[in-house]
Amino acid sequence: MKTLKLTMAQALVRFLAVQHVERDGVEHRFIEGCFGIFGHGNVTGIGQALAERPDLLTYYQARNEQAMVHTAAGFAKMRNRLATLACTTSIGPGATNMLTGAAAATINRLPVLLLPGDVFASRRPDPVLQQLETPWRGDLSVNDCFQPVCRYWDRIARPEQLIPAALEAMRVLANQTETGAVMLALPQDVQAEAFEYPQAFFERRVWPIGRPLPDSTAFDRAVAVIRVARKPLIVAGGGVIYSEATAVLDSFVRRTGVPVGETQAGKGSLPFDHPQALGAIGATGTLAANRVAAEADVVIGIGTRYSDFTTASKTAFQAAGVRFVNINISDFDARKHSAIALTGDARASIAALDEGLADWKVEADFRLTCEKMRAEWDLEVTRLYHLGHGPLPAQSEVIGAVNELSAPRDVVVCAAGSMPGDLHKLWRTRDPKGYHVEYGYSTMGYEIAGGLGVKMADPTREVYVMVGDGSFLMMAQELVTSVQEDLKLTVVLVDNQGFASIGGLSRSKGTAGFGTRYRRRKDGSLGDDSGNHEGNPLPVDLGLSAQGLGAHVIRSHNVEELRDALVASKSIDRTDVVHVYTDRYEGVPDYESWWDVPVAEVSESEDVRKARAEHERGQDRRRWYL
Ligand SMILES: Cc1ncc(C[n+]2csc(CCOP(=O)(O)OP(=O)(O)O)c2C)c(N)n1
Ligand SMILES: [Mg+2]
Repeated sequence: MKTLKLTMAQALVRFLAVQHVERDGVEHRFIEGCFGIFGHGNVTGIGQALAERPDLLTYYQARNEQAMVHTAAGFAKMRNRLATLACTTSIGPGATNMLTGAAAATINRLPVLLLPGDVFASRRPDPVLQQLETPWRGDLSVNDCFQPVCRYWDRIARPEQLIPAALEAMRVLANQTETGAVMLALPQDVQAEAFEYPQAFFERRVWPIGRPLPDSTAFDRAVAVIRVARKPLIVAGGGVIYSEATAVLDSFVRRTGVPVGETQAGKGSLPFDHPQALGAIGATGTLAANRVAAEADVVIGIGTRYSDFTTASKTAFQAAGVRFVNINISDFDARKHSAIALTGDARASIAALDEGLADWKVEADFRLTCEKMRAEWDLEVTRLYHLGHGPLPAQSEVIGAVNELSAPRDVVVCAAGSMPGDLHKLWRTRDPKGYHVEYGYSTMGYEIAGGLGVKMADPTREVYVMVGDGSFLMMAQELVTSVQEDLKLTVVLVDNQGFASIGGLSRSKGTAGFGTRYRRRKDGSLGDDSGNHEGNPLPVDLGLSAQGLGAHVIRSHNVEELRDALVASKSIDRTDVVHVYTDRYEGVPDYESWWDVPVAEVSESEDVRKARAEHERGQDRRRWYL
């Protein structure tokens, strides 16, 4: 057997460089590079291996370990999970900084490979700098806290153990059902230990990604149920986009007239002006989608995991006896809501349904009603895009300006705050990859880091990162990375002086926006949330801080200036930040939807008691879907 004597770290780098996936006859290199922040736990192991062979795996420097995992996840999402990036860290805080990123990736079902250093496998120098000591257990380190948020986890205690572990890691990363964060924890002594690795371990390897079809009995049942449906509705989730099923969905619904509501991850399944596109569904849904959902007799979920936002906390579908047919690559999701489970690939399964239902379409009346509601919704979007609100603009006008001044293939990126809901309702998506909102974990701080991953994954598109002041303050530092890598982002910093989304939620539940507004303690209680300020009520200037991080900054105080700024930004070739103040109290309405957020059962406050009564009325509308 031919062997190659390498350190474990060198072997891992060589292995990762030759992994590929293949779908529809097209091969994709799977690990396109490696982000890293070095410390004593990886600089002389993985760091040495990357430095020795830069031709194998491009190294990228980041500012924060959590951010680099978000960048890898944004990259993987943009590439429909057919490629990702690895992330290497030191032991201790460098490693645990990745925890939020790992959870976000796993919850969103996005592959990321995490390679933290770990304490000595030999244990001789214990306790090393940053080691967690556990008196009752010798084999624990801080990396063990990743186990619940990883889909595969291993610690490489001997160099030869890398062989099975690396293969398992790749199997899970490339598997459309199991994918998520994968961790190989690398004890710092083992990284530098040599072994005679078999040459075959380093040969080019291709992991096929198939398009499995659902079981035929379930399929026949589904066809029979859909055939007799009078008001069917498709709920399109992220799986439609990852499976590249948008074209087949388009032709299926054009022919049959089945209307489509989209989840956050599924937004872009149809272009906004498609006759069957009802837009967003659920707690942040459109009036059109939510009204159709309320009466739907058969719900066809495609590639959705039915989060509470999608089901409006199980109040969205109200028809007695509503049935579910779920197409999903994951049996776990396919079976939700007692559905007829079509466990399989979205694209292949929609094509099969199209054939199985070749002589069927919805009744003409239903089709017309849906198309009319769609057109009415479009007018509502136009109204909200051009409200003429003042003196500070409404957030919906900012979204309108960015939408109207961006090109169809450009990508909007967001994750937390009040913008994901407003974008879900209002963003006019024109391309299947044009809408990128991380709303599985809704991680404040994802926006700029994730946007960087999107830009890395497709540098031919402009990336518009929509970030609130709160998210910006959590993680703005990857602006530096975008400048360093010459990857231009257009960051729209929507400054409403605090946590407006949670402030609104708090006010609607009788608690007056407690703790959600920026305010100096000496100027009043932190519980007080009233009155707009243009500018930050604290002696703080976020635009200036962005400038300090290397971005070009343009300030705007109203919609006209914002539009000028967005036009000016197009001719700037480095990352720029368009800083705009908005009215924190001017929100987009809810369209007959509900979200289950518990309210205190007893309180001294009249407002809380009222909110509780209203909450209980909402709870009455919950269904079990058995
Ligand atoms: C890391 C993290 N911490 C807390 C939350 C809960 N949370 C959701 S939105 C929000 C406020 C976001 O503020 P900002 O970015 O300014 O957006 P706005 O709500 O003002 O639109 C908070 C604290 C979260 N989603 N993520
Ligand atoms: Mg804010």
